[in-house]
Amino acid sequence: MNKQSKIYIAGHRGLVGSAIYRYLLKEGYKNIIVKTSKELDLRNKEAVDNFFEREKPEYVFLAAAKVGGIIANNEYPADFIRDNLLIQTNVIHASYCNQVEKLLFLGSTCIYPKLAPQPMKEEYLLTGELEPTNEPYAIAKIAGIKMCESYNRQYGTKYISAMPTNLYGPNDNFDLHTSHVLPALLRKFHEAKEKNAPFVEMWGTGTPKREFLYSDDLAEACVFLMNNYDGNEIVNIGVGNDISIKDLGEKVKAVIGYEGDIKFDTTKPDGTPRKLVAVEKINGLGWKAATPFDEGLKKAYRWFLENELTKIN
Ligand code: GFB
Repeated sequence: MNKQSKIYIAGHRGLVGSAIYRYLLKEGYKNIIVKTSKELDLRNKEAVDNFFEREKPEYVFLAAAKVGGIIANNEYPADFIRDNLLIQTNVIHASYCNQVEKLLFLGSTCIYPKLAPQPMKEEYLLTGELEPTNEPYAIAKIAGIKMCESYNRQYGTKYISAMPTNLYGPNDNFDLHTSHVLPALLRKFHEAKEKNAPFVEMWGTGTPKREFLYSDDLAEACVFLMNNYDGNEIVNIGVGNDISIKDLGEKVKAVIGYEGDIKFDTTKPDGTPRKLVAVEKINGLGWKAATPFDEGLKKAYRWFLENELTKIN
């Protein structure tokens, strides 16, 4: 990409897309197109085709997706598989029909088998059974990866796929029912402190481990791959270390300054026991995550205080 290239970010209001948008603007990219989901419903093939024919973007970041935490995935499996299959099929095919120079597809580490050896290398894809709570979402994402690979093979396109680990940062979803663990805990501990509540309830047993990547780091990695990677194989994006959910709770509690207890609701699912990604490939290409977790957590809490509280209250 050069600074005048015409770049379309699909999903620019979400956690990932908004981070890519901020990063590209900061780096001086001048010709970026974005559309809200109201302006362009990416599940609608005709609307997507018309948009691509009109705009003719040269580069596409496919960050639009239906995403959510463990309960959302479990309760709305039909929405997760349908919306994601439609969005990615429409955008990838329209990119091909309109000669897009390069596309970056964003997957997720839940594409790997539930009990994959740790850390999970890119070649573990499709070597075992998926985690049941998010299988429909994972199948849609695997279809997206295979679609990119197939278009490259059959049509000679340049579509690359990045697999970020669990993410957090500005524009996260703080809805307690549908969000991921980190934004949920920021909100729960904040509200418990405000109300002087005796305890905060966390889901599951607290023993699963997760790896957390700050969304600004992911954005930098995506632009790095767009500019430096042409391979057909997927690339993991992570930090290379993880933390138990119980320890995450303790860290969030400390950052917020809450003094009550933590209780675990073991009727809620744990999900995958562990999903730490192997980062040798992206590190070898020349990119490493920069934001230490403690710093990212403080930034995410600050963002929550400055931007989200007014919406919630
Ligand atoms: O982030 P999370 O919802 O999704 O949950 P996954 C991670 C872990 O945190 C699980 C526990 O073991 C949860 O039981 N947890 C504890 C909580 N308290 C809470 C809470 O208040 N809210 C939430 N949400 N979790 C999703 C997948 O998996 O992660 C997606 O369903 C995707 O497909 C995404 O891969 C990154 O990490 O388990």
